[in-house]
Amino acid sequence: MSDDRKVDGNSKHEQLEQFRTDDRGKKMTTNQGLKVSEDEFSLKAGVRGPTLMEDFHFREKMTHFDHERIPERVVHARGYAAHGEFELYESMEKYTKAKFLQIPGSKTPVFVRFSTVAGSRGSAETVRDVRGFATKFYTEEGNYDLVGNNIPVFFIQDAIKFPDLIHAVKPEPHNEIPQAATAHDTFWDFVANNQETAHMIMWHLSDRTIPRSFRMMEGFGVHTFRLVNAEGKGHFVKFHWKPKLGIHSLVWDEAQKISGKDPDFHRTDLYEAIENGDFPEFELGVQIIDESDEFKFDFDILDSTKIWPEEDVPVQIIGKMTLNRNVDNYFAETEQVAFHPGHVVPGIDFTNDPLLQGRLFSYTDTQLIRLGGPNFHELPINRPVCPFHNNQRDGYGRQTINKGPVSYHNNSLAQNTPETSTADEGGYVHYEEKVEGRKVQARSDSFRDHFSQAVLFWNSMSVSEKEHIIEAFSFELGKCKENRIKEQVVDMFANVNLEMAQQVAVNLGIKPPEHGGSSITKASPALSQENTRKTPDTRKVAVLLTDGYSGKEVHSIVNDLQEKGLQPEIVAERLGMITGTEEVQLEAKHTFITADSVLFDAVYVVGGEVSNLTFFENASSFVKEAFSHYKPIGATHEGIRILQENNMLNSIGVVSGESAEKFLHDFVGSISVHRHWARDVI
Ligand code: HDE
Repeated sequence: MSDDRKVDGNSKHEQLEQFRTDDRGKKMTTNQGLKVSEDEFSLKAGVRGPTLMEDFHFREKMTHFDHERIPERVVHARGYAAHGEFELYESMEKYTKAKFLQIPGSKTPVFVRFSTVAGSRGSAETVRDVRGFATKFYTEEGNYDLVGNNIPVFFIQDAIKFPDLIHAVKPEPHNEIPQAATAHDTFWDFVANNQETAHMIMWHLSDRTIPRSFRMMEGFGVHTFRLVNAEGKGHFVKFHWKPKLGIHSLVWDEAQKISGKDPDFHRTDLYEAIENGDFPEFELGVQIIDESDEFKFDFDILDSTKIWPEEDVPVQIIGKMTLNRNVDNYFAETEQVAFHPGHVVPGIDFTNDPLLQGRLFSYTDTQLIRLGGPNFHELPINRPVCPFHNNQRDGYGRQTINKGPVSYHNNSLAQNTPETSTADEGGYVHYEEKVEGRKVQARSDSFRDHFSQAVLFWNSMSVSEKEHIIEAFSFELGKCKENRIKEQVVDMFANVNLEMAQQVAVNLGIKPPEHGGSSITKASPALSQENTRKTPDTRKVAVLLTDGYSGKEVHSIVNDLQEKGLQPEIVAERLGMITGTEEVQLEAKHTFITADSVLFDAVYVVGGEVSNLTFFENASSFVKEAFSHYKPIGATHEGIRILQENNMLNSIGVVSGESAEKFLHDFVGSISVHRHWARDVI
């Protein structure tokens, strides 16, 4: 491997260094490098006179400011990203010749951008929406982009419908309402009249679309891609990211409240986790189907509205991605990054999935308008870590200075360079798939079943997950104005489950459907979040206390929580040091004015001076809300009385105790469960 094709985790970082700048401690200059003597007052004819055109520094500063904004992404405008590395566990040589998937232990730098889909760039982050999960691998053979979502299927089967879907979901054009929400007429009108959406809608109304954290959601490549090995043999593949922290979600009421209390909830969570050294980890999994098995399934494997149930086609874990570095500059990195499902490396190829095929056109096209021309690959965040040479020239913002007169192929003046490479030399050679057929604009018959996997999804849900879906249907359709739309949607989903549709109809006050249901009883346990990994790692615990709390004991519980990898944070009536008995002091980072129970995973109620009635009132309402969101709750000392007065003691997931050791053990156990759905909250 040549020196400029290094793949260790730092090479991308080094590459970027030449573009990174730290302005601290430097002299101010214009963009031409001229030192600036005055930056507060523009050049005027007399102190009270008019500003002069000749003030070039003023003009340059203002012009640059006037042009600071670029068009936001037409979808996935609201996003947040981080750098990291991907480490391969197991060689994939048998299936692919992609170099970054050959040597176990090899590391490839990555950049990952998470996003919502519908909202504009300034919208809240905890809205009900699909999340984008886009990964750029900076490999020695060029950039490979796995541009996925946190849901394994999509709304539509053919890319030609994407503009319709997005027009329907975005704010309605006559009044630009509502922002970042699917709960409106045009979206549900689209659903009812495009029934291929059925499966995706079941996911959309499940807890998957209100993730607790970017760190706690799965990622999926969605499409069926193709892996090709050195012998040219192909295999169908689906890609999965599995979060080490498990898959966890918010409660809908909580998600809505967070949208107001902290619209930056998810980015703050990711940023802080990385700053604290709690590096998010995701394992990469692949499902592989032999080409000879293409037609062995009761669905078409090229249909993006279908999953390959994990129980039928197991997910093989092949590596791990660790996000370990925040960006230095949001705009230069997160905003300017340009992903494209067509950025592939030798050994990774496409299939005829009509949704994927359309994406291969759209992504470059969208970068051209968003990033203002064809040279966006030269932006530091988009540059491959390997050298790139071709005969492309000029265009807005060109940075490369190509030497010499030759910019065409074939040529003799430059000995016919840059020259092409054979497959053996690492040249990308498209998979020679045999294709034949008539030119048609039609849906394949094998793409016509829209409901079987929607039923599979429903069958796989736990009791509480099913309740959440019914509530989500009732919320979303309840916000629609047209009864016609509600009726059509309810009739459509009677095909998935009649009782579910009837319950939704009752909640909406419309006539319940009489016919429907499905005979499919198959379930896929992997689809339920209740079967996910449970761990207390990095969970945020609000510790409610006031002066006079039991000093040493509480101090040691808080320390122990920290040592176990949780994040206890003191909430009190004032910021600063709060004094307990035995002269112990703990620092309050939040007050009841700045913090809210929805911003924490669990609450530990401590108490303090019993005569402090205001504290007792504040703590009561804080813990009552956490209780109603099924959160783990713990109490010691006077805190127990607060729970007692609010009738919470002895409820599921509520832990109280006199012995610190037992309390800690039980409380951490309760936190690792995430939510106690079986709790009676009424
Ligand atoms: Fe995208 N999508 N998409 N999409 N998509 C974009 O490209 C598009 C689809 C996804 O963090 C756009 O650079 C079409 C599926 C992510 O920068 C645009 C179709 C999946 C991101 C575009 C789809 C995705 C985008 C807008 C139907 C999951 C954000 C800005 C065929 C597998 C990437 C941009 C980032 C962004 C087009 C469907 C994921 C317009 C035409 C399916 C994660 O090009």
